Amino acid sequence: MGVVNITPDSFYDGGRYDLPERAIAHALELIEQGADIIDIGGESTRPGAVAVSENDELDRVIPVLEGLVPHVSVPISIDTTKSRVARLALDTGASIINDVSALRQDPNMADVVARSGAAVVLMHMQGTPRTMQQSPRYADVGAEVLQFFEERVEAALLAGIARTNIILDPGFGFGKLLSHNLDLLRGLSSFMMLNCPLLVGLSRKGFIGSIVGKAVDRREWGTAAAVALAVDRGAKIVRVHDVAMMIDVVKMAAALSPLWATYEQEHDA
Ligand code: HH2
Repeated sequence: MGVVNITPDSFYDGGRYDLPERAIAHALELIEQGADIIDIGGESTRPGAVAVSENDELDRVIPVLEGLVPHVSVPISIDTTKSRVARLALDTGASIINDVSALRQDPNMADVVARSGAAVVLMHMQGTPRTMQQSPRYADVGAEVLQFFEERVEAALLAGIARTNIILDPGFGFGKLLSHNLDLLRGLSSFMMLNCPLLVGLSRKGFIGSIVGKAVDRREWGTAAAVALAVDRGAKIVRVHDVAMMIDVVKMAAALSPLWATYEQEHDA
């Protein structure tokens, strides 16, 4: 999943693609590099980010979708917590809703997803983007995220969303200290028991920076290591800024992982 943020303030690509033509060109470039999904966002969720109004978010994402949809065959995901943005994006051709609030922020979101038949990413977050990094606390982060997934899957099913349309994401960096992020990545395969594809968003995140001691624009090798291990531990979708680099990392990790042992059968045939 290649990331395109149409925002002035995203933590890595903020301000680079905030004109529709630039965002469209970048999305096409990521697809050319091998992205199977494009995730378009009109609101930064970085710690302390300022909320964006519904109209501003729509003004950012809809022109990009309109320009992109007729020219691409890969699914397009919209990174939003707002049901109206989701509904208009789905009407314009998006087919995945990436909701970092896991259908909790907007009471109409579950219904919009259910009615459309779209897929949805349910991401774990403790707190809200404004407050989440202030003092995240867990007794057992893996157990708490697992319980959260069980509750949110139940809520999604109750709203009429098909189980096969649910993708789960532990939410790296969303209300987590370094130790929480590391515990979640070490234990990622434990979430496979829920039988939903796992998505991870690790790309250039702060916890990688705090280990490698590098600024956001020099975290690609740290990201590569984290992505390889996530794929080895069951991640099915990796959300990244650098598709050209990460595509080979993903291919090698998937070929080597015991969890993806069907690889040889597919390729030897
Ligand atoms: N991370 C970010 C944004 N959206 N969605 C999911 N499902 N999982 C993630 O880990 C995730 C996400 C943060 O990254 P980015 O979009 O690059 O930054 P910003 O939120 O500042 O726009």
